[in-house]
Amino acid sequence: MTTYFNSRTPALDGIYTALFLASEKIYAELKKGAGLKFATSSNESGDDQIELDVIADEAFFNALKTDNNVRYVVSEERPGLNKISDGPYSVALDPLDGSKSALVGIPSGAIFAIFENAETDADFNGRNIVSGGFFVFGMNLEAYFADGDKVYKGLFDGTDWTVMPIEGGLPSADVLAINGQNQMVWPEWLQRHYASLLDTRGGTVKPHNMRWYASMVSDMKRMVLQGGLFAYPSANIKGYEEGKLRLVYEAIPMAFLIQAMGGASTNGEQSILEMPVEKLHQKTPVFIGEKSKIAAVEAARKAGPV
Ligand code: P6P
Repeated sequence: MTTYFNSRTPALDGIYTALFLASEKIYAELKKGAGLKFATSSNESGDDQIELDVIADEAFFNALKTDNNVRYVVSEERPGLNKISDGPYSVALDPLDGSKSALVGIPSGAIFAIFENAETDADFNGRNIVSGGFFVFGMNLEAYFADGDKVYKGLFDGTDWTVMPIEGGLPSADVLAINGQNQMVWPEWLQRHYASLLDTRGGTVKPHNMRWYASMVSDMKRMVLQGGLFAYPSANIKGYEEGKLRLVYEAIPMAFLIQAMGGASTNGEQSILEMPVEKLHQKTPVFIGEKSKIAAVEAARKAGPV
C-alpha cells in the first residue's frame, strides 16, 4: 500500500494513508459539484447536512474500517464510538467542516485527530492526542497537521502528495478571526477586549485586521501561514451557551496543531488541551493563536467586569 507520510510507527503510517486517500475521494466529489446540493438529513448535533457531508463521512469511515490498528472511529456526523478493532489508535473526524461555505465557494475541509488507547468519550482529550490537523478542499487539496511535535503541510497534485515540514514556528500578525455577530451577548470582559483589539484611536493594542471565512479550516490555514488570533466565544444566546465549536472534533486538533507550532489555546480559563472531555459532541468556547494573544485573552477574562 502507498505510504503518503512516514510517521513514527507503521500503524500511524497506515492511518495517514487512509486519511489521505479519503481526502482525495472527497475532493474529487467536490469538484463534481457534490458540495452544491443539500442532503435531506441532519447530523448528531442537529446541523443540516449537504450531500458532501454524507459523502465525506462515508469516505473516511470506509477508509478506516478495515484498519486493525484503529480501535474506534468517532465522527461529528455519527453517534457514539464506532468500534473497528482492538488496535491502539482511535480517529476523530469532522469529515466536512464549513460545508455551508462550500456552497458559496469558500474552501471547506476535514479536521482529524488521532488518539492513543482511547476507551471512553473522556479519553478523546488533549492529553491523549498524538496527531491532529486538517485537509483543505480549496483551489488545491492540501493538508496541515502536527504528527507529535512536528508540523507538516501536504499538497496533492492530482496524482501524488508532497509532504514537507513547516519550519520556523507560528508566524505573527495582528489579525483577528472572529464572527462579531454575537458581541452584544458575549460576557462583558470579552466585549471590552474585542473593542480594544479593533480600537484604531491609538490605544495600547495595535488595531487588528478582522478576517472571518466562517470555515474553520480556512481561518486556521491563514493562522498557520500568518499567525494571529482565532476566536469562537460562548454567547448567552440559545445554543451557544458553551460556544458553537466542538471540543473533540474541532478545538482539540486545531489547538494541538497550533501549539506544536509554538502557539497557545484557551477556553478563556485553561488550555483547550487540558480540558476534561465529558461528551464526544460537547461544545466549548475556542481561542487559538499566538501565545501573547492568548495570554491577553486570559488576562482580560481574569480582570473581569470593571
Ligand atoms: P458562524 C462552520 O459551520 C463552523 O463549524 C466552523 O467551520 C466555523 O469557524 C464556524 O462554524 C462559523 O460559524 O456562526 O460564523 O457561521
